[in-house]
Formats: sequence, structure tokens, C-alpha cells
Amino acid sequence: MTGYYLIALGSNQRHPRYGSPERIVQAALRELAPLCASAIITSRPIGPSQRSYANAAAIMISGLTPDAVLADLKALERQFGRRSGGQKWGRRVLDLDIILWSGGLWTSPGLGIPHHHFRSRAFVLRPALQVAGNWRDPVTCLSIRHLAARLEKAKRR
Ligand code: PH2
Ligand code: MG
Ligand code: MG
Repeated sequence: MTGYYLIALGSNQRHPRYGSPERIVQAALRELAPLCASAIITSRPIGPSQRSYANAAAIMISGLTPDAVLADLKALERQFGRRSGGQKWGRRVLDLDIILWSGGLWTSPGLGIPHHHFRSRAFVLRPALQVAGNWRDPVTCLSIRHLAARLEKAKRR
């Protein structure tokens, strides 16, 4: 069964071959060959790491289950030199997260969709707005556009 996946990409560490986080995200987008991709934005780090991030969002189409897609994304993270372990939310050369998929909800031991924290993360919603503004979060029934506007408004207060 074919499904659509909204993927968030992030990097805040240099890579010896690809260079800056922006270049890494660019290279990862080439590898993923998505249906469409957002621009790459620079965002202030949330969490312990001090370095700013390059973030982007992409829509992928796949016949695989969410667990199999996640395994492929993890393999790509490793291909870019990411090692498991390390500090939670520490610096990372490449982070690929599944945010939404067209099947709605998914829960397995290693994966929950929708991504648990995406509604409060501007570094996910801002790029996602460029590629999936009308996509509705199956939990709140609100569109990405609505969630992004709500978050920007809350941040201004
Ligand atoms: N990812 C994190 C933690 N903090 N901050 C920004 N700006 N962008 C990220 O992608 C990011 C983060 C954990 O995955
Ligand atoms: Mg992440
Ligand atoms: Mg991740």
C-alpha cells in the first residue's frame, strides 16, 4: 500500500565530506529523492547543544510500513556518520524524523506517529508549512498551517 510521509530533517554538526549542516541537509534531500522539499532554514538550537541547526521538511512516497521507512532513515543517518548513543538532543550530523504519514496513527515499540512533540516545534512546522500546509494532524484535526500559525502567535505573547 502506498503511503505519504512527512519527514523532518535536521543537522547541527559539520561533516568531513559534506561540510556545513546546510550542505548535509542538502545532500540528505538528494538521497531521499522526495516528492517535494522545503527550503532549508537556519534555526536556533532547542536543547543542550549550542550550535544552530539547518532544518527542512520533505514529503516522501513509499510502499513500506512506517517501521521499515524508519529503518531506512536510520540507515541513512548512519551513512552520514551518525552514531547511536550520546547525549539526548546533543549535536548530530543528521536527524531524520517521521512527523506524519497518510495512514494516520501508528504506534510500535520504536516509533509513534504523529511525532510526539512536533506541534510545539517551529523548526519542524515552519519548513513543513512550505510542503504540507493543508495536511491535518490526525490527533488534533488541525492543519499544519493552523498549527504553525498557533505556535507563532503563542511565541509572540
Ligand atoms: N533537533 C533536536 C533538538 N533541538 N533544535 C533545532 N533548532 N532543530 C532541530 O532539528 C533540533 C533542535 C532533536 O532532534
Ligand atoms: Mg529530532
Ligand atoms: Mg530523530
